[in-house]
Amino acid sequence: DSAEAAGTESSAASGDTVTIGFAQVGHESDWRTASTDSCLSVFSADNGYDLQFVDCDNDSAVQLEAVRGFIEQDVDYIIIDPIVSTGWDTVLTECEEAGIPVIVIDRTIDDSDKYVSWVGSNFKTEGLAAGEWLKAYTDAKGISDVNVLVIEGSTGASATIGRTDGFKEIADANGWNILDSQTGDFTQAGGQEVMESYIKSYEGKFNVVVCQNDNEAFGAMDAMKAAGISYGVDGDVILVSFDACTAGLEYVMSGDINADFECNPLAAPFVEEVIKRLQAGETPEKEVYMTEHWFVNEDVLSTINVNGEDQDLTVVTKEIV
Ligand code: GZL
Repeated sequence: DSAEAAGTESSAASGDTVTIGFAQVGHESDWRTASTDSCLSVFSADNGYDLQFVDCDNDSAVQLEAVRGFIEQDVDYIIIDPIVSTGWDTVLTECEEAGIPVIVIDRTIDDSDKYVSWVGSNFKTEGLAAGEWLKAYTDAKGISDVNVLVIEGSTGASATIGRTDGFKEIADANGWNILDSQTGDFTQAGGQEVMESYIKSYEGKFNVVVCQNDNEAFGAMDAMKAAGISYGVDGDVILVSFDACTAGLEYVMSGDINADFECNPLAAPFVEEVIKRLQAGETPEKEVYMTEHWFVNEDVLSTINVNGEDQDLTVVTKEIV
């Protein structure tokens, strides 16, 4: 009943269950858990949904197979959070031929537009914001020689590409030295392993570590602590992170992480709006941007201007966490 589901006579309106196939990246981070929980709670049986959930365990081949499985099942809608941003046009063409609308969340698909809507955040903006904050922070602290180690997210993920590009734009503009940039695959173990190797190669040469998600930052903290390297507000190394999950914000409040650039994981309510509009025979927005916030420990800067827009920074207090 996929054609009917996409048409005016909505299955949900007629009281039928709406079947959704969701191919999720994996379970690599706290952020990912929040993203999954958001979908499970919105697309519940009580709310009239039958959610076919597949945790693709960071494996692109598994993710493509999951989407083809949803086509076989003839679900009403398919949700994809794409592990990597390319290699999608063939399978999205198969979804289109099967008459099953696809909604993309969080990361982007960059080699096909055969989907109804994308709901997510602007990763390059997050990278630019991190760079702008670091510029203000190092200026305020009188740090002129900025030597950065970057622990990237999963290779090929649009979140990694955007955060890397945005931060590098500011680093290049300010003549900072990015000593190295390697993937920690968005995991705590990955962050620790990369930081341990960085310490072997660059100890004493770096004063900033940028982790592209909180779980990598937790791993990097363990590695620096084990090596007797101080970090955070009172440390020798400035620690910057992304996601701003609860545990990350607790470390911002304690001063272990200097700044954390949030990307909102709660996409499901926005996806439900897209589905409801499709059920009503309306055309949803192609891109639905979610809010982002910049969290800091110290108030050296109140507003960051990124892409021509001013955005306030939030000093983390226990009410915020
Ligand atoms: C970003 C999301 C990233 C998070 C990581 O929107 O795709 O994937 O930053 C997660 O925590 O692994």
